[in-house]
Amino acid sequence: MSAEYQVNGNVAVITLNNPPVNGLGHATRTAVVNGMKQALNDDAVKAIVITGAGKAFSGGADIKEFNSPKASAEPSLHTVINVVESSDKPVIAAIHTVCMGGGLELALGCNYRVASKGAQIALPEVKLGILPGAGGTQRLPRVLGLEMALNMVVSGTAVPSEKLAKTAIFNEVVEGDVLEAALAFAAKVADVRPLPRVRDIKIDYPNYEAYLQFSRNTVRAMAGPFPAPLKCVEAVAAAVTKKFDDGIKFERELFVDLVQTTESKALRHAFFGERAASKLPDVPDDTPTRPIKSVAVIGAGTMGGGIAMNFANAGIPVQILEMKQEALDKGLATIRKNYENTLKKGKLTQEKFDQRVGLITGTLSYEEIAQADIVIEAVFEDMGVKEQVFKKLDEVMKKGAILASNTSTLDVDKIADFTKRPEDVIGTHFFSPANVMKLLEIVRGKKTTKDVLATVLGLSKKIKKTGVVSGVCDGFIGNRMIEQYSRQAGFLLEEGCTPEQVDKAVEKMGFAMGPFRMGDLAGNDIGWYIRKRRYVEKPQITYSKTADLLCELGRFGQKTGAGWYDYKPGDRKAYPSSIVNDMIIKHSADLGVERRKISDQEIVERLIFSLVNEAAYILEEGIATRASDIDMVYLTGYGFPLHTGGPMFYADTVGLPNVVMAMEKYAKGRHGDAWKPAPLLAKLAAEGKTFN
Ligand code: 3H9
Repeated sequence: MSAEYQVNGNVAVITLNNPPVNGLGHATRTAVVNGMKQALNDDAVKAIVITGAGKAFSGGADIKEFNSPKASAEPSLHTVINVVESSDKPVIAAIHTVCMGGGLELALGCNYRVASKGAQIALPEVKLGILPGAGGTQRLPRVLGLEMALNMVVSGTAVPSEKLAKTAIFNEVVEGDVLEAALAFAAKVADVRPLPRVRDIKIDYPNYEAYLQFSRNTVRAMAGPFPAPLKCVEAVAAAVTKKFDDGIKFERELFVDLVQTTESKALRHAFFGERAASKLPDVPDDTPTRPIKSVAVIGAGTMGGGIAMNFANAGIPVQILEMKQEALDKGLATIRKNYENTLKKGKLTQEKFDQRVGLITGTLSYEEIAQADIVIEAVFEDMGVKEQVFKKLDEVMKKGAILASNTSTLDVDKIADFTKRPEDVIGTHFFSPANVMKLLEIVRGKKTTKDVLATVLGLSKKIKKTGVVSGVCDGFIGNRMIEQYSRQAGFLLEEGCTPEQVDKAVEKMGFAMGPFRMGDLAGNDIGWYIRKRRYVEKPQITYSKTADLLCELGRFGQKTGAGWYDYKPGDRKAYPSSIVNDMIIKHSADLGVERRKISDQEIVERLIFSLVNEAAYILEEGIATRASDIDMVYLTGYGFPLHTGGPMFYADTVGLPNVVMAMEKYAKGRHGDAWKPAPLLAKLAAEGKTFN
């Protein structure tokens, strides 16, 4: 059932019922129209209330329907709203919890709106790369005024109902049962005529042209590669420049265009990808979880400190363990300074500052952390060091505690086997800065139990991370792929590129940072350390020596004031380095490689397709559950441009046969062995299929 119809006294109640958030899919729209007809044909009914069952009034149009004919099948949302708006009996929206997108547009088509306090009100379409397409851009300015409405449409941000209580959007904002309040309201207005309609409200904003021009300029500068924000301004502008029906028509045209853009498809993919990532086929939603009321972190370095802040931010007490008082003091002081900076910027209240700082304590004793519900090790990335820590944790931690390792490449099964409770061991790979980056790679060991997995997935939500589960392999999903990307970046230097040229090519595509600026930020010594291990473990893999030569010069990146680029004290800007460029040219000569001019297209293809090919192996081996999980890892942890939807979605957009064709071309060049298509990629390309 997608909407229920009931008559309460002389008021008909239509209750949207399409879990989880009463999305206005075809069946729900049909049921609302049927309910309206029934109410209008029933002489005993004097007023109509529309509300939502469960945990939402409505989350808007059903996004899952967007790519299907159902999305535009009649009754469209327009038709539904027209039926509601042209009713000759008063229609009251009883709004609670969530009223977004098409849900808010439906409510704005009603004659009256009663909302419960705390209901989240939004037109968030822009976040999906579209704009409100069922009258939202025309009706919201009529009830909120031009400026407030434009802000809401362009930002997509939700506003709690009580903050809008003084505007014309709501007739009442109530505490307690909103349906009861709406029924009482219906009784009061049942006989009031003429019926008020939002479309009839005049927008009073004399100097609107200047304001709209200012908005266009601001939004254009902020929108980046996304077309939707500027179209949102144009649609809202139509609310003041055009007659209502013309404005609706104009909005509709813009909506239809936007819905078909790759940017919108990519954002919708990311929306569902984020939600899918928290689900594993063999770990059902009702898997029991372990309560997490306290956390311990081993190591007060940059990573340990950042990890600890996540939990304090979520209100969970954290102990940080260090070996030496000096290191502990330094770590705690850094955390405090981070919070002070946020406080100074006005992004944190004094109360929250005190609360968060107060939740983080330090200790030098393993015994003192023994009662923590989860302990996260963030020590040096070395199996010997991890062995010592996990043996100690096994000795001291209470029964049932989750033992997590923040390793970025090491074998979690091996780490688990250092303990007598491998079922409690899991990998939690945070990304630096750990208090900022959204990604949490959750590494499932062979013996990790489902309740441990479900607990950590839940915890990642609680600390507002995108948790993506990876199986055990060297580098897990993200770093295993990035190794191929880094290898290509190194080869490109040998063949004719400068670090700046490579970085610029991918930054133009939308990457937050190219591979060399990224290396300088993260520290080039980390990759050096990992490569040295690989030279022993996997001598068959070839790497460019340029990164090793760089490290031999002590150029570890920003932290040493020099890396692939030069840096000036107190300035993070990267300046091209003649020392590095000379070093690269000499290395090419030593290799006997004739340097050539390399196009941006080749740079981008070699970097991205090397990621995609490795990802295809990862997917086929079951290290990642689904292609969208890989996209989420790259969108939230590696600065992959959001408007492309992640590497797999990007490859789908390019077309897998085209990806394979480009790979065949590069296979004829140096290190051609790197370009053998993974079996899954070759198969999907041959079948004309996609990853997602
Ligand atoms: C629109 O309205 C266009 C119109 O202007 C014009 C049309 C012509 N549809 O986020 P959660 C699912 S565009 C389908 O984890 P929360 C979601 O996938 C729409 N499904 O929960 C998940 O499913 P599952 C404008 C939807 O409590 C489940 O609900 N509206 C929709 O943290 C729970 O989601 C938006 O952009 C939907 N519209 O947050 C609102 N929404 O369990 C987007 C959610 O299978 N939604 N689902 O994984 C949100 O912002 C949040 O989901 C919401 C709930 C705040 C509603």
